[in-house]
Amino acid sequence: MRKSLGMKILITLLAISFLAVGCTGGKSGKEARGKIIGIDPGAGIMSSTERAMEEYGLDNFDLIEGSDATMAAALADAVKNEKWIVVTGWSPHWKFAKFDLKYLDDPKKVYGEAERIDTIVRKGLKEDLPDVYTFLDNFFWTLEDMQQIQVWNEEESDPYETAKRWINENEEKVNEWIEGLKFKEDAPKVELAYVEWTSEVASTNVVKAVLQEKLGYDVKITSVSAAAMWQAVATGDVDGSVSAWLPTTQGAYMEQFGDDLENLGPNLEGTILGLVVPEYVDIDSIEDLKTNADKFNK
Ligand code: PBE
Repeated sequence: MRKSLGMKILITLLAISFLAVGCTGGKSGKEARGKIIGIDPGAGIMSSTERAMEEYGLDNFDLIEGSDATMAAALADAVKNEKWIVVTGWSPHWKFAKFDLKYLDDPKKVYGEAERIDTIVRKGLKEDLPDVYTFLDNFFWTLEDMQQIQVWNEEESDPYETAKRWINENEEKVNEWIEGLKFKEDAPKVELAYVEWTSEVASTNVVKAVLQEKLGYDVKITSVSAAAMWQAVATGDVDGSVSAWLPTTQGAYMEQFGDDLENLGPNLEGTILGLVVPEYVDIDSIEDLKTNADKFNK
């Protein structure tokens, strides 16, 4: 009698644990996959993120394509509702001024260490447009400069107007870039390529404003994909671009097109790239994503 009660209890316990295991097993099959909110597929940070997903074993995550704007909108929405979210992030970017965010640690250094933005120009620019070449070669500013303009652009909407405002407020810096160069009446056309990332909208408009307002050139700026931007400089379709994020981020493009263009070196140093979450998200490293995929599925 006693024994059989003990047996009953044992059987019940066994049944419960089988059920529990069964449930977990059943759930793991359908467990929600995590989402990493990405941007345009040609961006270097998208290939870095694919590498990161491999290196950190994030096979339970999907990288969602979009744009700088859709990524920022998803981030704003998540922050409003205190939802967990992880996005492809980079500095400078206005989102760091607007939200409390943090980069997840990247112990494997997949996103590179000392990153920078270089200015690239077409071969022959030095001979054809020496003043433009000199100014582009001198153009160099800081992460704070660029982010300030991004914040203004987020508040207002005309990036050329905000570029002019920045130039007026930073005369000394601008005068160093154009030292010894004169305003030309009837200066020729200059064409620059960039990608529709808020960082590049800021820098490209500043360069355009200096060339037009201070040196008299007629500047056309064209937004294209990252691959098309590199190709346009390499083929000479455009005169240059101030948007080459290196050495890791757009390293593959530099390898592909580098021999056919001239790299004038950095215009900004100390960029940061990686996976970014709001401060309230309770993990600190890319390594922590794998076991929390279900929380990143909105
Ligand atoms: N970004 C912004 C670019 C460079 C500038 C980080 C999105 C990228 O190639 O990933």
